[in-house]
Amino acid sequence: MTERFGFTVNARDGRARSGVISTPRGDVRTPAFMPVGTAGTVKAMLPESVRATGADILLGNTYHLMLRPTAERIARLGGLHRFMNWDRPILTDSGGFQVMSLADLRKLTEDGVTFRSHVDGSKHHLSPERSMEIQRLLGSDIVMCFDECPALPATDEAVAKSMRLSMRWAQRSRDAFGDRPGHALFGIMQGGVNRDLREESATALKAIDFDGYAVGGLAVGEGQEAMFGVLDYAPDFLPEDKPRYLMGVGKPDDIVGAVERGIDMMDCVLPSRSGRTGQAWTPRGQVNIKNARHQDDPRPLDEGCTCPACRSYSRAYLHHVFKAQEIIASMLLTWHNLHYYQQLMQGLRDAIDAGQLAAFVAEFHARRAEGDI
Ligand code: PRF
Ligand code: ZN
Repeated sequence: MTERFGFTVNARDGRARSGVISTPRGDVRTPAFMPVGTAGTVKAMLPESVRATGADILLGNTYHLMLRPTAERIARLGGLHRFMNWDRPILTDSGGFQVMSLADLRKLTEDGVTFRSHVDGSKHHLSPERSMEIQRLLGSDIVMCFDECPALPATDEAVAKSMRLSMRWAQRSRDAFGDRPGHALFGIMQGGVNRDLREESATALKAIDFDGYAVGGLAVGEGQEAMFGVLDYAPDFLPEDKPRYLMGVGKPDDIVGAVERGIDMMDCVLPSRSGRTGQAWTPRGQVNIKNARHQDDPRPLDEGCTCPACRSYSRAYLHHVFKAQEIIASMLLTWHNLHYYQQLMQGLRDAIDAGQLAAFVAEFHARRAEGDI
């Protein structure tokens, strides 16, 4: 076990890379998918079950935890790892993105953002300095810069203004983070779908120097084609020897396309959230377990899957417990979805290591094209 944060690329295939992020709390195999544990839990899953799906790292949220139960309380209780019973690496998002999508009465200034809690209406302030303090109190292993992410479509002028503010906040985040051996600070590239703004943002971040770099500001309404358009050039603006993290992505085909374009880390609520709404992801695409066609079906969700939901339960049972609003429906579907996502990541890593990524991707698309049976 290393005492320092590090990143090693082990293999390349086209623009894709496989490697390892090493931290004092354990290694993260890349390309990595990070399940989302917003409020100190991956909903419907015990931490040991999340680990059993193959996850090396979780994502936590500054915004939710600062409001409830507060970062200070978590620090008094020994930090987020002990509090939620997950001793492996945790990456925390910095709060700004969640404030913009969840909080009430938001007011943005050069200093930061003032808002009212979506939980109880109480007033709060987040700035680069306060976000770094909260993420330190939580004990986060990978800390994200405080940034602003404009919704798309937006004018180039609005995107440029927002990106430059995020770059000033990136410098303030770096200054406030200080020197914390074993902990990493990631910068976040913004710039919408504008190539010049993406390059300007990357240049600003590289001058500050971070342990890793996120591509922010995507999957915010621009569509997959426009997102891949940006990923065709944006990762190449970032240092080769540092991890690249695409924030808030995505569907399985988004993940495959991002990895092909040089992305090393991703997170998304999709596998966990859609498990709770009756959507399952399989190699043959999406299955809606609510559909009446499953009610007499003795087969598992996915014949080839080794997760507990597929090993021991039928589609008919999953349909029934979902319709009856039984808690086990969320548990089993979330487990299956997280297992499928981690299997996909393992397949991508193995394919990159073997120099077989193109064949893997062709097979991935061919299976999906067949559809559910
Ligand atoms: N910034 C931060 N968190 C994020 C995003 C961002 O741009 C996104 C965009 N997809 C998701 N989560 N800080
Ligand atoms: Zn399964």
